[in-house]
Amino acid sequence: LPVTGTAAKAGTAPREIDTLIIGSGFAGLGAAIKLSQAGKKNFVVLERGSDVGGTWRDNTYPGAACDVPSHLYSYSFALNPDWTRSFSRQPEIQRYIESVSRKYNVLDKHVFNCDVQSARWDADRARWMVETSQGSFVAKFVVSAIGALCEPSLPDIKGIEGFEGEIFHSAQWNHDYDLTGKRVAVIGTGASAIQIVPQLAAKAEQLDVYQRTAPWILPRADREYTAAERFAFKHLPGFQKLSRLGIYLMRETQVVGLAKAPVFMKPLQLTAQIHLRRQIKDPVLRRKVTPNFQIGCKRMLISNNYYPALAQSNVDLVTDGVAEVTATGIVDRTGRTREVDAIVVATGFHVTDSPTFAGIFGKDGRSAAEVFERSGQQGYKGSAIANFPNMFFLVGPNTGLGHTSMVYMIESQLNYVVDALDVVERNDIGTIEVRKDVQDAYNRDLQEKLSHSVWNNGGCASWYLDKHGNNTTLWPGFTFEFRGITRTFDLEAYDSVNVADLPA
Ligand code: N01
Repeated sequence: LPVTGTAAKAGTAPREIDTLIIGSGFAGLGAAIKLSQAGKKNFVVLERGSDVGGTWRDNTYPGAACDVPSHLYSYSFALNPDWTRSFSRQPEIQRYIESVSRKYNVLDKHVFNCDVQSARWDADRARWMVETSQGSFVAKFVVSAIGALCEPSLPDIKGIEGFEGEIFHSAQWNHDYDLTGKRVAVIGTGASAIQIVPQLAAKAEQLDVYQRTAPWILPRADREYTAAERFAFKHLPGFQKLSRLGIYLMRETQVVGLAKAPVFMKPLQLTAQIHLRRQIKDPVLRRKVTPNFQIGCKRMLISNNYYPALAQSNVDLVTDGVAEVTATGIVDRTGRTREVDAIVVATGFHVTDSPTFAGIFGKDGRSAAEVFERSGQQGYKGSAIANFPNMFFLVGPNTGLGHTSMVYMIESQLNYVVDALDVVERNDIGTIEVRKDVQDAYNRDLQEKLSHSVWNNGGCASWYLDKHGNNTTLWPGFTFEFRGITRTFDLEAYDSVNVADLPA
């Protein structure tokens, strides 16, 4: 069990800290480790859950697994020769994250079950004033590592609050409720749903899958590693690193199609079409699951058991929409009601409209939500946002990926943040804030690049785009290009004030 650090309790004096990290998923935990290794010991990690792991701790739905190969989906400084499969399942990833937190000895820096309610920049003190469920903190620097996929998005469907059966979101699975032999509905057909559906199809009496948009699905090259491979990963010098490099380079080639010239996505689309034809024989079902947009526009999914599950006699793919939820069932847009005992809401997350943004108040008193309301989420190198001095964002604007490991992007950002803190310390700097003109130029360039991508032009609506239609989530280049621009901190892109010049 994780050790819980000591928090400032409500009613006691705020705890003063150099750096406050919010969240302990891959990003926040990585930040804790890197700060610790850099000798910056005066930090604390506030985590609302009771353990490290973030999205991998929370998403425990049946079938939860990663769609990035295991050896790439790990920290470069904590390679894991013991992965048992080519694509890891949630329990193994969570065990890995927990083991890393123990190995690097950062658990005593954590305050668990600590919900951050607000963070407010106090210009007079040049400090962040942070209110939490476990008291107040005052910090010189805040590193927001809250993750993009952490706030479940619940569909706004008429009558849904009145449903009298069991209902839960995919990221908040109720393991106390046994779905065996029940009539179940799954709303959504995204990455989470396509992993859940085969599991439920095997145990539910009847499963209704509500599809709004058919996703593209590719074969999943998942298998257990052989004993020989596991031996090699563990004992052959360089074998694991070489495999990792091979996976990395193969994945990276997809960027050409996704971000630069979508015509190169055609072979992948053909592969997905062949996969569909092989797995679904019924022409009516085939038509229903054939996507109407270019592959890559939404996240590409991988599964070998989703289509066969849809073809089962106890599974019904509903493409007539959801008009209303009654106390006992779901009414589709044709007026037909399907009675169910339970509804699984696999409708994704608040990404560009996270409620957390409403609680972060920057230099001019406006919240991040207000700043983003007008211009959308814009940042600089995904790591800093004008109006929010001394705050770093991990997995910030335009750092997401549709094709490879987020851990690579996170580690790039960690280089940048730790280097920034070094520069600040060496130069006796009290505050830094990214210059608005630099941020604007950076975003103009990003949006120009994104305008050629399949995410913007592929004919779909996705969570990659915000309500203004801007793509504020994805990085449009090769990931090594991002590594390049985050290698060192560029103080010249920031307005800075020396400690000596801060208000007394
Ligand atoms: O969520 P999603 P997710 N009525 O937003 C539908 C990562 N991830 O939890 O496509 C009816 O992708 C919505 O329909 P449409 C990965 O980055 C990774 O599945 O918008 N339907 C869609 O089908 C992923 O992208 C892994 O028309 C509604 C679904 O719900 C991200 O998490 C596994 C609706 C939501 O899909 C999110 O995935 C899981 C409504 N009102 C997740 N609202 C792996 O590594 C939404 N939908 C394998």
